[in-house]
Amino acid sequence: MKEWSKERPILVAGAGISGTNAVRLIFETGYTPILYDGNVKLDQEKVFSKVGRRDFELVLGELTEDVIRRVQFCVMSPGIPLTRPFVLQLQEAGVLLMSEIALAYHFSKGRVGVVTGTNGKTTTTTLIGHIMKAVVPETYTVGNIGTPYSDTVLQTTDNSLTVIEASSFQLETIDEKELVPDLLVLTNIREDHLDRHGSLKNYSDIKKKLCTYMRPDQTVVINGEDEWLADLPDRTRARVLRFSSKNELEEGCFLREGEIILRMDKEEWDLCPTSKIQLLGMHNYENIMTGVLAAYALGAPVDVIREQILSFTAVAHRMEYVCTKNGVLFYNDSKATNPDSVVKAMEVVTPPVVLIAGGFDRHADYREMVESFRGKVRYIILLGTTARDIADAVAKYYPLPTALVSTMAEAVKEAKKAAVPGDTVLLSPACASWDMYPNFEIRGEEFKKLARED
Ligand code: UMA
Ligand code: ADP
Repeated sequence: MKEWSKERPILVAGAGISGTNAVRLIFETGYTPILYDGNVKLDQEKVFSKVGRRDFELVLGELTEDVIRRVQFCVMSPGIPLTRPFVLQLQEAGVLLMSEIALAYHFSKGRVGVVTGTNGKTTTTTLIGHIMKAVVPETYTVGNIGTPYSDTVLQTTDNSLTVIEASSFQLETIDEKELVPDLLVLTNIREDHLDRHGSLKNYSDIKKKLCTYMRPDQTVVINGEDEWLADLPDRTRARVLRFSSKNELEEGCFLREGEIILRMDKEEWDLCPTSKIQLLGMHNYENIMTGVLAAYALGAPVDVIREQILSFTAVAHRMEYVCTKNGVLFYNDSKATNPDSVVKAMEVVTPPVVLIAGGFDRHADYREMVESFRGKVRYIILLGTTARDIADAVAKYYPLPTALVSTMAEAVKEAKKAAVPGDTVLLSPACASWDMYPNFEIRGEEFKKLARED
């Protein structure tokens, strides 16, 4: 991309946390921002207070030709689909689109790792941060995990390490020539976000694109069992390290008789038995193995890696224990925003389960998820836009007593009525929260509050 100009403004699209932090970064680095948001009802005072100043143009609703003509490029918030009319207008006028991640990266110092994939990104990003903080005190975890990269990038130094959790939305507009990470982690590829990306092939290409210009001294960590990731070595010159929960590997990280084994550079270490890991489920052992390889590639000593994986605990809203009420266990898995993560929840939950599910519609296929309910779920309570579709899939593939409700309060009330001592009430929605909540954290918090009430 050509030189950035201090004369022409930079447009930022979306006034959520990505956009408001991008605007601050643009100011702090001596450029001029214009902030645009499609929502005419947006509370402008809140936006000014999030940015911390008000001396900039804030455009709501329609984006005018005049603004399009003046700006040098447009920083996109991840939640904005590229099919929006204003995006097409910008493209027609030759205005380049830039991911907020790429904006921040332009100013970054030190090493950078990117964690992407369908499931396990936040757990893995947090784990890599947990291990690496013991080695590199200036380690930051940013991105889709919740803290925009733009918020912390100016704190980075030549000694720091930034681990970025990147969603497909954030990667879509990145020019892979301009963001070449030292480490790329691909946890797995499953069906998700097809409403935005069209096909699984397109979605998986977006997830993989950052490996294209990586060099032999850089590392890509992948799930060695994932067929969608099998072509990685053909796409990159970087060293590719694999983990497997199914097979012993010549090199990489794998399980052998319940032990996590690291075999690298002609040496082998027995790290620990999975029974000592504080996370539950095979998918979490995969996340641990991912973190082990990533930390090894970043130069962490094996003893430190062992110590840190043993002290790592679950991240909030991922199979998070909430409370026990009248002998009924309550678990919050609000971050299970696609059917595959509910399948994973079924592998670790203690049955019988009263399940609360449903939410924003991404036209997912629920068959495999419903089949995983067999012998586990005894009652399902559905809410949100997808309630009826999930109920239909339940009726077709594994008929269960089902209730349709309209609010989380009704769902938890119904769950408490139906559950008996020994049951687990689990919120694992299979869907994003956006039909009813601003985000999955607020959904999870409401569930936890209601669960704890008498
Ligand atoms: N907006 C428009 N036009 C549109 C759509 C949105 O103007 O067509 C405006 C809205 O009015 C709103 C703003 O854009 O004011 C919101 O921007 P955003 O949706 O990009 O949200 P942010 O607050 O910037 O949060 C984003 C990520 N959100 C999404 O990708 C939807 C957060 O991921 C992320 O933590 C944050 O940036 C920091 O990087 C959340 C998420 O749900 C957790 N991610 C998805 C997932 O994990 O599955 C991808
Ligand atoms: P992400 O950030 O990619 O959404 P999280 O670490 O937040 O992933 O986990 C979200 C949900 O996905 C968890 O509640 C769990 O059910 C499921 N999950 C976590 N790790 C994996 C994995 N490695 N494979 C499949 N599912 C997983």
